[in-house]
Amino acid sequence: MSLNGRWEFKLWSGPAEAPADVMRRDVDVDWDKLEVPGHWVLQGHDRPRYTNTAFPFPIDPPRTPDANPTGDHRRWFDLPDDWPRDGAVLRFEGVDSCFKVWLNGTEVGAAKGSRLPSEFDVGDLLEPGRNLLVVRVHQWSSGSYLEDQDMWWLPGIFRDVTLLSRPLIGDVFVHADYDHLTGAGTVRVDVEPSSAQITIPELGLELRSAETVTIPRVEPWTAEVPRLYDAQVAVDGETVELRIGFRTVAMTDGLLTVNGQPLFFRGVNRHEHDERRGRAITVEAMRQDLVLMKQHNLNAVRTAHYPPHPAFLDLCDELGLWVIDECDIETHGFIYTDWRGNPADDPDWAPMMLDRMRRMVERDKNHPSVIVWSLANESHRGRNFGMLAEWTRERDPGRAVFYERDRSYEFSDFYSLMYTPLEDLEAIGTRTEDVPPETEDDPELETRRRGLPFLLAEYAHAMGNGPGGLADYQRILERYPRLQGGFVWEWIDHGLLLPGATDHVYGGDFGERVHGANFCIDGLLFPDRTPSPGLAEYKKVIEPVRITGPDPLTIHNLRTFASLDDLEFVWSEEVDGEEVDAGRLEVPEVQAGSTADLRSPVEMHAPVRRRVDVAPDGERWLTVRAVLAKDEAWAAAGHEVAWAQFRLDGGSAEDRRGAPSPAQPERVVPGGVQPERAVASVVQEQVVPGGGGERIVSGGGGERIVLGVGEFERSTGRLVRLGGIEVDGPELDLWRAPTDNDCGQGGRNGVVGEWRAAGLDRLLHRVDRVEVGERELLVQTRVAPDGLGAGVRATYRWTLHDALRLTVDVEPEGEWSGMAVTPRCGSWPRVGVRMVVPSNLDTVRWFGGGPGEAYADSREAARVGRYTSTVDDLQTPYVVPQENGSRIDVRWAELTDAQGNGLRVEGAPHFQLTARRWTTEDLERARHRSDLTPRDHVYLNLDLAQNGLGSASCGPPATPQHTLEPGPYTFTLTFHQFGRSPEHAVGRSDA
Ligand code: IPT
Repeated sequence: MSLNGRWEFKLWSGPAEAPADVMRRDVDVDWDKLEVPGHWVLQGHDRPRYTNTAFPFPIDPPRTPDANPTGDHRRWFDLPDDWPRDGAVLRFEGVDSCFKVWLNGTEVGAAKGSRLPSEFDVGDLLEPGRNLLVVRVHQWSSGSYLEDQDMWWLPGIFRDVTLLSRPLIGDVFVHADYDHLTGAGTVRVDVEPSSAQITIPELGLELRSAETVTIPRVEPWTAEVPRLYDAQVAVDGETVELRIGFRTVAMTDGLLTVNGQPLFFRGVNRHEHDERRGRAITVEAMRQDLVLMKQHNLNAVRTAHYPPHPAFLDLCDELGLWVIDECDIETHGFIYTDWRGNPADDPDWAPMMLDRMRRMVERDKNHPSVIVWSLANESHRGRNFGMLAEWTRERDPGRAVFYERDRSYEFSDFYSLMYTPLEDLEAIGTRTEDVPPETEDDPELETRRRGLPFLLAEYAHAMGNGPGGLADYQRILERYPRLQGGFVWEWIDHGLLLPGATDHVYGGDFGERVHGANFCIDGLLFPDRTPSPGLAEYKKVIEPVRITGPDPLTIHNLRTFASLDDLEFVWSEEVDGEEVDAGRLEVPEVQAGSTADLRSPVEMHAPVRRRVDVAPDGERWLTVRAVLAKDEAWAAAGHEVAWAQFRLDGGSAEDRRGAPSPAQPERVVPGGVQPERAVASVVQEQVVPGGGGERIVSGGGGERIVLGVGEFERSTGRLVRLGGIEVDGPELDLWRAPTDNDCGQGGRNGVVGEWRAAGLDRLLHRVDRVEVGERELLVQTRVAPDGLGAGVRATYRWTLHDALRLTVDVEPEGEWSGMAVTPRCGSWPRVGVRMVVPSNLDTVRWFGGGPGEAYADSREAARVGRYTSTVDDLQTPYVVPQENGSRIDVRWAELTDAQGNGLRVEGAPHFQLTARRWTTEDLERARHRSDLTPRDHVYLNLDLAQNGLGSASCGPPATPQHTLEPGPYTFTLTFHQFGRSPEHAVGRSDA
């Protein structure tokens, strides 16, 4: 019987204030109402609190502060008439952090261990008819010292409460192995009491407890094909339903294997989070998480950093994910005592730690998806971990054991690190990594450690805009067998919506003195479970099928077990983004780990077939996509799993998109090179002869200059009109609204410090010369910050051809990357121009990379095509506003109003496009989404390049390859005005 629902509730400031007689039916309390499961701090009582590592109370283990919010919960329930008389158990799936229970006035017991189940025998206390259950929950307890995970502190009865009748079956432990050499399955089920009958109907099996039976042929369970067999365990009066998955986990030749095959994790760290419900997450939200993971090619979850709601693991069994199940232990806050008093190394804490490990293993041991037990997160070293590992291995020899933070790895089956730089990862791959201090004096332990497989427990910190560098990581992870994959940090932003609020809160929003700010807004999903661009990128980077080509087209099956029979391969040929031909590919069976070569469906360098109305010299692309051939539990037929694009017309830039290593061509124009090398290829001169539009006319009073459709301010050389459209001229822009990854973690690794020191956030423009020539306007400027000597010379050369062409020449002066600027400024946020246009130009069409946002080191998911959006939809709504929304490799873009009037910008060949209703400065100032108010204009950034994103908010910055170095650059953009006939085409000046 579920006891979830609306309970009575009363919050006290601490145990001292809470009434001693709360268990009495007639206690004098003015009860409020509270939804259970739920956290009182998310239902209008007190406030949630976020810290990353700091304990929000003095570190004095095991003591708690007097100010210990205490919530009394009370629920009346009617016992059904047919409720069996003999025996009942009251079960709590999770209560944060410590609670005491009374039933009908009698104390039943108390428990700790927030993300673990607790059961109480209550059979003799139940009464016919009305019963009263009272639960007192304290926010802080000795348990809190073991629960310092990087997340909101959310007290309460946050998981289900159930009354179970007559549980007669005490324990069930399924051991179901798979022999990959013979295809046989072996099953043994240990049950208390041993009199139980076990049946697996589909296999026609009936067995007794502890009996081992071998089945000559079974279908194994893997995350790729999650085959489950229903089973029942029955005693007279009770039946337990089970789902058995046959699989064998082993450490073989220094690798983690399942069913004989080394695994490769394309993983993510998942906290339980719901923007309104906190960790009182619903089964629908759990399913949504898993469906999204499957749809985005993920195959593994680390349940960071505690055992999840049990239904989550049922879903993992069913949908197919490898799970590292992590115990509810993290003592991170002891870094502030330099680990003095850390429970991990204190025998007094051993029973409590072991209790947590046992409760997790006992609860989750029958899930085939769980293949690794994790002892804890971020709790330093200690003897207690040895005890936990030993108990676990003995109780369950059928799984591996993991712990990352003890750098001797004495108790772990894996070597593991977090946020590892690429060079270090490469060294680990080749087993040439440095000896950690922890094993320096112990050659035996060091030999053991070096023999272990490696898991990247956390990487690619997905805070704000990012992570950058996923593809770089993947290339290394896939290259070395020792590297068995990684887990991105993390799945979902922990932004919370408090009752009535429309904006997400994070640390510091309540004026707390100690908080972790927005460090928990670091997920691949936004708080409302909308995928962020980072997830789209991850999906592409970890696709389990790679397509290289174009002739032959090679299909690589990167799966571990399954063939590609569930997929269908379709292709299309596009010219300038328009489909001209399409079809299906005949793909033979491709077994896991192998490849198949196919003839390209289109002829290379051949004239376009079928359609004659497309430009013969247009860009020709072949797109090949692998899609689901039939419906799966997690996606419908047609769902795209993998894709690749190949340029067919022999064009230069970006001629193979979506294909894997070898390294992609260098994307960011490297700094420090000669201008010629940095110049994007210059469009052929093509002066339109005769007629209006090509002459330059000085305006009356010398205030305006007209060049074709362009009208410029005489004194500044700024473009003010493009035909009928009022604009404010493109001007050099080197700044962007710093991303979390630009800022780095606590000033470490971040680039913003040096950007600001170099004055990039306060550049001033000075016009030195405006020179009007024949069909040409030259504007020379110097752009520099106050107080500093370094700057850049920016020269704008406008020329009139069939349209208005702008070439911007950027020449640094003084030393940007040398010694003269203090500190050294090693990168620029962007190189491009910004420009203001009317707000009604709100439809954006472009040909280039899309559909989503992309940056130099997060661009694998962008494919070349034609896209339409609105200015509003181009924004990525990061919880903490920051630079976002860039579209990459844009050949041309058009901004139009509702009547179809607008302007068109062309690159030579490409530019990076950003358009928004607020300025970069607005974006930089905003701390929450609601701080952004649309202005009356649209602000465009047309960039040659931007600096990569990196993941320095907790990890390495953008690699040198993706770093936009200060240096000389030249780029060209062409502007057209279209629609309403341009009034200025004849060169008339308004002025
Ligand atoms: C690492 C933690 O394990 C994780 O909980 C989270 O805090 C993450 O960092 C950053 O968001 S710990 C860090 C010292 C690498």
